[in-house]
Amino acid sequence: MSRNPIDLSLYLVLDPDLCGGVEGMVRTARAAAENGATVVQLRAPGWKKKTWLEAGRALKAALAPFKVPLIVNDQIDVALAIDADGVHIGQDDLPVAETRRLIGPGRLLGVSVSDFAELASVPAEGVDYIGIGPIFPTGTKPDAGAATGVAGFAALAAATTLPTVAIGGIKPGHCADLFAAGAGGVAVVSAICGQPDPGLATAAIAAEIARLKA
Ligand code: TZP
Ligand code: MG
Repeated sequence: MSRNPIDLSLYLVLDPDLCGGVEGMVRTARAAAENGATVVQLRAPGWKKKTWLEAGRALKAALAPFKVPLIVNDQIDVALAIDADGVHIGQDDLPVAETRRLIGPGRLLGVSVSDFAELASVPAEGVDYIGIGPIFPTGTKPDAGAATGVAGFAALAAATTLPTVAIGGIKPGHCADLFAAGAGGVAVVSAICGQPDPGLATAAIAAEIARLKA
C-alpha cells in the first residue's frame, strides 16, 4: 500500500500549554485548518494516555472536513487507536524500522533530526519526511539543542533526498529563506498556538507561503 503524498508546507505542531488544554488545541487546529495549515501534529510531552486519546479523537474529527492529516508525536498506540494519518518520532523514540512495522505501510512517518549524525542514522526506507531543527532558538522546547541557522538547515536538507520540514523559532518572515534553502515546509508552534487569533496567524504564514510558491 502506498501512502498519500503529504503537503508539508504549513505544518502546525500543537502545544497543550500554549493552546489551553484539549479544547484549546481543537479550537486552534480547526482555525489553522480553515486558514491554510496543511498538516497538524498532536504533541503533548507528559500527558497521560487517556488525554492523548481524548485529544486525538477530537482532533481527528475536527480536521476530517478539511482533509488535513493528523500526525501523532511518539505515541504509536494512540496513533493506531484513533486511526491517525501518521506518526512523528524523535531520536529517543522507537527506531524507524520498528515504528514502520507497527504502524503499517499506509501511515505517514516523520523523523526529527538536528545534525548530520542523526540524519545519517535515518534509514532510506520507510520514512516520508525529515523534520530538521531547531533552526532558530526556541522557548517552546527547552531541550531542543543548538540552533542550526538557515545555512545549517540548507546543508542538512541537501544531504537527504527526503522532503524536509524546518522547525524551531520560525516566524512568517523566515519562510522565504527556508523555502529557498530547500524546505518542503515550515513547522510552527508558538507562531500559531497561543496567538490572540490563531486563524489570522495561520493565514499570515499561509499567504507568505502562497506568495513564495507563486
Ligand atoms: N522541535 C524542535 S524545535 C520545537 C520542536 C517541537 C519547538 C518549536 O516551537 P516554536 O514555538 O515554533 O519555536
Ligand atoms: Mg519524541
